Amino acid sequence: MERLKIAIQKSGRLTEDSQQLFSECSIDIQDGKRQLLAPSANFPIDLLYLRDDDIPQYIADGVADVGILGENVWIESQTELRIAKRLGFAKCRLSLAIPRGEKYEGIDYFRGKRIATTYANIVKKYLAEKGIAAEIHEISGSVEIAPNIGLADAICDIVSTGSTLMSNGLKEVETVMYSEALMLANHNLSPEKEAILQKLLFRIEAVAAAKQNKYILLNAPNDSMDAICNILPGMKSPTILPLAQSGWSSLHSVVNEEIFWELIDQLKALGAQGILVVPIEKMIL
Ligand code: PRT
Ligand code: ZN
Repeated sequence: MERLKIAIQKSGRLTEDSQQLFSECSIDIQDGKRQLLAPSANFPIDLLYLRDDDIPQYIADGVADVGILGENVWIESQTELRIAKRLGFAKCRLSLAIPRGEKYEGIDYFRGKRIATTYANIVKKYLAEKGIAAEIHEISGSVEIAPNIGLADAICDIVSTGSTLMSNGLKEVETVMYSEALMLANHNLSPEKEAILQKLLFRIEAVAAAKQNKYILLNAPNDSMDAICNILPGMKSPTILPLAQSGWSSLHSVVNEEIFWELIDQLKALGAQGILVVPIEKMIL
């Protein structure tokens, strides 16, 4: 039986969330950080621990079938892969930044400037589309210090909170792209491997749906039940069970996390009592 090889970052910002994704899907992975290939005993996948920069090529070459990495690293790699799933973690942006004291009036600022970055392909394409000719200096680390040591006039780097730019006397002036962790796949998986990938994606979606929803239980007078059902957008219609106390029932439903606080007030106003809100572990729609 075939197994799906999934490349994840060996040690870095993506590692913990990537591993958590599998554990939330009840997929056990032997702690394989010291070995290259870590098999799962209860799901037909093997994890490959790699540097994130190496992951796109490994998938393109078919050494790995699937991989988890930042969108920025994938786009920079210029490899032909397909997005199996946007994972929503490691969100950040790739931005152009200049010394804080400089006056900035628009993208023309960068004409003829020296820009230090690890993302040379992305920056070149971005500036070319805007019709700006600049000198791109590709450097591999500590990009944010380049203007201070006279190596460049500006930088293009990953920004999350902005504090790295701030502490290096720089200001963000253009966002080149937004990025998040992606699950990427080779275009030509065997039908058997594709089936494993779809099974994995099904589990990931069930976990994501569960995170967005809460299971709600409450007691209310029978006369309020219609009004309560009207404001509760449950999965289908809510479950209503009679209580031992006559004239009262218990209602069970599923509510979206975002609107749940707003609903609680309305529910109380309709006479609901003993409201319980319970996290859901998996949700299959
Ligand atoms: O060793 P390996 O090559 O595998 O890892 P790496 O050092 O290349 O990558 P790593 O682990 O630092 O980041 C992996 C991915 O996380 C990146 O490719 C992004 O997609 C994503 N990510 C999310 C970030 C950040 N947030 C982030 N803040 N990657 C880097 N940073 C750095 C940034 O380079 C800058 O130095 O954090 C600093 C900016 O952060 P703020 O909060 O000060 O703005
Ligand atoms: Zn890297």
